[in-house]
Amino acid sequence: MTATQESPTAAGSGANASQSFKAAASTRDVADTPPERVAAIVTSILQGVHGAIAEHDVTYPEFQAAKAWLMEVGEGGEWPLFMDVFVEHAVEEQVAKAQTGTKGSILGPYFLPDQTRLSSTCSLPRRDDEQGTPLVLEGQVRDTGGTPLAGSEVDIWHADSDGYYSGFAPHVPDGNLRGVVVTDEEGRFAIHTIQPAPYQIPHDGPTGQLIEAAGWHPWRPAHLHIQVRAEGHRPITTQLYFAGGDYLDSDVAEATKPELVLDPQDDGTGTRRSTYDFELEPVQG
Ligand code: MBD
Ligand code: FE
Repeated sequence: MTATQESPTAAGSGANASQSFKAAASTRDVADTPPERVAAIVTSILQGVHGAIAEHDVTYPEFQAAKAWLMEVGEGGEWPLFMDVFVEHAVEEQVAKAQTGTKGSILGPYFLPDQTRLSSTCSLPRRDDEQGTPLVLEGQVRDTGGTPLAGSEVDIWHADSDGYYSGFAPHVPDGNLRGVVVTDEEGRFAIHTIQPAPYQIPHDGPTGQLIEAAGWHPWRPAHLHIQVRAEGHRPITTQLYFAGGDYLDSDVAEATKPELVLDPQDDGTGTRRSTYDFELEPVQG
């Protein structure tokens, strides 16, 4: 895509991501963490930092550069981006050890609540001239015992064919390629959308600078974000990827899993189709 005045900046998408994160209730329910646990976790984190300083013989200029960089991450609103790219996968993997049902993956910084509700067979909201190969994702939501879950919500959001998300790139209309799809009586859904492109971490901000300074690459493979919710069941937050796609084996966010890779097939009309079923764990009580 050519750069225009409306090209998204790291600071712009960072500010939006910070705002939507602060608005989410999930950030406020750890106030009762006991001091012993806080001390144990923070001590381990600091030991890691101190260990790296000793191991690599870190200098004063490097320490001051790190401080300046951390300040820029905050000022640019990039903490949601940085945390979700480099840390969230470890939390997700840890939590998943106690869970059954469909494999999860990280939420990432670009979820937005309260999107348009759509019927079980639907097209995601898109621009009249939306680019990209047509893609249909169909499937069924069931509990882990195999019972279909009618009226469950398949909340889906993904990047456009240039790798930009609505809500985080000023040139993309609000709600584009986002929706909450409600399953039919058999728990089924069929979502018509377009194939997203791989996603490049914004490179004009501190997170991008770090990636470049370290000689890493800034890409995530193309993906669909999905959160499946049904009453009485643990919601699943996950992502679906595409077989043969670029960066599948080198996701900067380390959030791919073999169970989450789709292999859509052309149905003969230029539309790529894939099936994926979700299984949700009932919650007690
Ligand atoms: C994304 O689209 C994403 O999914 C993650 C995890 C981090 C940054 C951008
Ligand atoms: Fe994403």
